[in-house]
Amino acid sequence: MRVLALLIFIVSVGFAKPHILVEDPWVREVPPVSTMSAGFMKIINTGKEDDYLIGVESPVSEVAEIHTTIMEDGMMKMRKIEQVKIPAGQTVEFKPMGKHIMLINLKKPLKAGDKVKITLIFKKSGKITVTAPVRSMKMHMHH
Ligand SMILES: [Cu+2]
Repeated sequence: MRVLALLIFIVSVGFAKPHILVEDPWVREVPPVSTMSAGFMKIINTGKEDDYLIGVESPVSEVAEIHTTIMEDGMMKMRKIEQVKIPAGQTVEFKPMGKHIMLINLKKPLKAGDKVKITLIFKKSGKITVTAPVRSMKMHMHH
């Protein structure tokens, strides 16, 4: 009986394993006067069910929101969105000029090389916390 209980436990833990992977998270370096920055990453759903990003948290800012970028009257504008669908077997990329994690009211300036913890909250997979390095937006080409 004890063996059976153990087996059931292992099987249920196996099913609860998240199928969401987060790759290459990073946060944009901002000038010291800026109170906002943005985080980017790739979210990969390796499972067979769709999942949804429904919230974000970070200790570096008072507020964290999911944003998307839209064109309106020829202007780039950001909009807060409540959730982002991460379809089964697909990758959703958060990148500059696209979807991003908005960090609002930074508690201190973010400099290149700093590390920022971002917690992504998924409807089915729960919370996933990643450590995102702060990077400069300027591209440096080395040859
Ligand atoms: Cu934004």
